[in-house]
Amino acid sequence: MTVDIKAQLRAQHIETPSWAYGNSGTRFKVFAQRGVPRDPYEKIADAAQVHLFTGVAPTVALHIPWDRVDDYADLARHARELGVGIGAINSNVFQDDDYMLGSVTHPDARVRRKAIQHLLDCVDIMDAAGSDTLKLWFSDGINYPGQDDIRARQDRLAEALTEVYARLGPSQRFLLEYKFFEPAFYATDVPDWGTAYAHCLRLGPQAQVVVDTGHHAPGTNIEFIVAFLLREGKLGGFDFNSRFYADDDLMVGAADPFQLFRIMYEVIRGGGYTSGIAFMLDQCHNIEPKIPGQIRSVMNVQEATAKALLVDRAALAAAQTSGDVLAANAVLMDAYNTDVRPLLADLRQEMSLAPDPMAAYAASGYPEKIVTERVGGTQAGWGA
Ligand code: LRH
Ligand code: MN
Repeated sequence: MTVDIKAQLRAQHIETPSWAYGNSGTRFKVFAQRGVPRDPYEKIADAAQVHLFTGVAPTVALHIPWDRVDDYADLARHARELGVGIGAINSNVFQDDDYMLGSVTHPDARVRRKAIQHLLDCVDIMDAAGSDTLKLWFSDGINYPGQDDIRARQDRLAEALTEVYARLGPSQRFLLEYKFFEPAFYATDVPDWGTAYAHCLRLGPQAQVVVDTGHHAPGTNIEFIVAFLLREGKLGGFDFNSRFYADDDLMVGAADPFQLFRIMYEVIRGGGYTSGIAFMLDQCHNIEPKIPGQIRSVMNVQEATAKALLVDRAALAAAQTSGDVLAANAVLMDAYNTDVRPLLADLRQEMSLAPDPMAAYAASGYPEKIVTERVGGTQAGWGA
């Protein structure tokens, strides 16, 4: 059992987001940190550190235009030399002045055209960088009843998604992300899993849904959504983070490690652990150091996964079949309450890694190196 679990954990693939290494904050303040990257090359160098110390974070998601470069093939070469790869390409149709009333759903066809062209440009970048995944999140929505026609906006959205879908290469896919509010405060055009699922179902197999764990109304049973989408073959990936209130983008597992365990259990139970689902982090380290924040987040996913892999499936099935409610719940809780940190420390040593990635990174000299070297220039952030 342990050998098999270790083999599955060794094969884990968590994708870190380039924007987590840059400065980030809230509308109140962005606190700049020393040593923050100034360009996508430095962001990828930081992401490579996370893989170096965890062994399970081999790709980096990019965000366009935050990660715009002249030569994406060269950026991919740079990543390869550092032992990582380019993962999902994230479009951005939420920061341009033209998108105040929407991007692909905007009443003005000129603005819709501009937004669609950006999405098509992102597919070109996928081709150049060797990425097979486009992640689409639309901030599109309205703030007041009557501001625009909800049905017409869905027609416009469907038209745009159809054009982007047609542009995808045979081995490429796009992941449609939903979010129940913000920045729109009355109606969001892709607010929930059902809307994303319906659009993806209509388009075809290369369109799947991404579940951002911070994008649900309080009290939503996210693992139910995961189980359902997996069953439909429409779960394309996760944007992992955690929250106490809204889209807080805190470290995954920090606010609710039990929820993360329940989600990973449904992934494993549904055969999604090794089926090409993208396990991406989508976080902002507003006040904590960025690279250690990513390392800790990867470790939180590893711990939740290890616990979920420890679930005694046979005992669980027997208790569920016999209607033994308490026994069934106990099987899951036994796994959840298992301290998997020794198992993971052993695994890291078997992978020729330090048992404690946080301590190893802190002692590596890299934190001091980037503070010393990265002087001048413009620190990366949520601006282009
Ligand atoms: C929107 C979102 C989306 C990204 C952005 C960085 O809230 O989750 O996935 O584009 O954060
Ligand atoms: Mn997200």
